[in-house]
Amino acid sequence: MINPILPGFHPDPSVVLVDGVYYIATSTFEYLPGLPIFRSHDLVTWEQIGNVATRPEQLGIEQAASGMGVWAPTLRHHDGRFHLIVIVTGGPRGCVVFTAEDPAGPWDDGTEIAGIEGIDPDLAWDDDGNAYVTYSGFITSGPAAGTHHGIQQVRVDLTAGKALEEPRPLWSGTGRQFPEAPHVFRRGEFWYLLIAEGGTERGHAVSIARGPSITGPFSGAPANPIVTAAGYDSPVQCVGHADLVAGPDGGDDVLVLLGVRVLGRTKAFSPLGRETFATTVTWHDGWPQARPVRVLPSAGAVSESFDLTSLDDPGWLAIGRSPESVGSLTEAPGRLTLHGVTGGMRAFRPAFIGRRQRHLTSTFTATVDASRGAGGLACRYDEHFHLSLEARGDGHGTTVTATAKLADLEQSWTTQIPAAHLPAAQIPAAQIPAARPELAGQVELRIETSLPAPGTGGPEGDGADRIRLIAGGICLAELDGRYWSSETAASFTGRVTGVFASEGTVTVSHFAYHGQETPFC
Ligand code: 6LW
Repeated sequence: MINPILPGFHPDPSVVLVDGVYYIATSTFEYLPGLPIFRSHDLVTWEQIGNVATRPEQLGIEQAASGMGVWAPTLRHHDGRFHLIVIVTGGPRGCVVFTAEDPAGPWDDGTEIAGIEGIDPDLAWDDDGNAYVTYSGFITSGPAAGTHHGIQQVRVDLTAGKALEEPRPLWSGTGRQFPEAPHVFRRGEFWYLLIAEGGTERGHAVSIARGPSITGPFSGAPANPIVTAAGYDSPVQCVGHADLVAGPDGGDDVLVLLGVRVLGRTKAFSPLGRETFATTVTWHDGWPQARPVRVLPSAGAVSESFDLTSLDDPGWLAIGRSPESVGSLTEAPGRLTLHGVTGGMRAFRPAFIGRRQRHLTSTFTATVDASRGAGGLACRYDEHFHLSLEARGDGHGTTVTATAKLADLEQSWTTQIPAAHLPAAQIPAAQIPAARPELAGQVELRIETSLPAPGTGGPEGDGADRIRLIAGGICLAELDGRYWSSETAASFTGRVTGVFASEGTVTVSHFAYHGQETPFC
């Protein structure tokens, strides 16, 4: 099995099997569009077919802080419709159920379900068709923020959008911290309650209980947790937050779950954040036994080139706004036009459109024209942790500033690139202007990540990838990627790299991603 099955920032997976086809939804936090839907016929090859939240009003996350917003959906199919339930944190909507006939979309505007206070909702139906929401009673806002009330459940009216009873406490794990991510399902004579516990960091684990009905009472398995990497010398850590599905061709059942790929001997840093993995389970005496989660990335390279005549590809992301409202495709045909937001990548809602870094060895390339403004290419964790290459036309060439921002620390390197250095190959011959200064402001920018050859990292490089910031072929900075990892940024997301504008108008004529897996441990 190839693992991760969804590389790059894709935490909190929920999976459903409908007519022999698998679909997964994952969390997107402050990014839009929200809630990507992936499709597979074999659990190996996955394709993103759309997003649930393509209209910002569906989520209301304009003001959601980084790391808040869309947390942990559950994707199910019932009565001929796909249902996705999610609790949107840091926004007005709370618990929302979206439905669609086709998981590629369009999805409806969603029905809010009143009376549910927590995170990680699951949606399940009993044999009589009654709907139940099971969730983690973790409070994220208001005076009780930060308090935990275990796994809870309510019967709901999905049409009226309300809970029909007071929350009922259910089995909440083995005593590890943060019982969350519940999923309820029936198998044979039992109803099962699958949960995560131990927290989404190194203590993360998956535990299970079973009982006679959807409401329980549930009692825990004799050998919980059924999955954890805590304390194991494994290159995938933090495994947890699982959902269960039947395997292809009548094979073993499969757990999809989140995990992080950690680098180096200390295995302390994961550049890409929480990704989606899978592992198989076998059943003994009515209890599942899971095989350890392994890292087995797909071999080979991926090269993607975007001509920027459309933003139809569902993998584009913007922050708190839709990519279409951040970038214009009509102002300069064939190019993406961005209007600067003061502060650039430090802004709460920067003018930024990007894509997930999915491979540990990667190159993002953008050709920008900053003759009428300032902007360029950036790798973002959030407004406090990012790297950027900001270009600005100066009449004779392009001034490029590379900036590394790491919480309150910031360092910049600036260089001037003469217009003549622009690789001629990027400009169709007919468009090469006679006077070189007219090229001022145009430059190819690149952010490369790579892993040191095994055994060459040394103690100071242990666990690091290297990040190179390159403008017009000149490397302005080479940085230790540990500072832009999910552990250092204390982030629920991962690296998203893309184009931005901080002043005036910046156009982008080309954007490319190249990714390749390298052996690591
Ligand atoms: C998710 C929850 C979690 O809702 O992280 O720490 C949240 N645990 O299960 C965001 O991914």
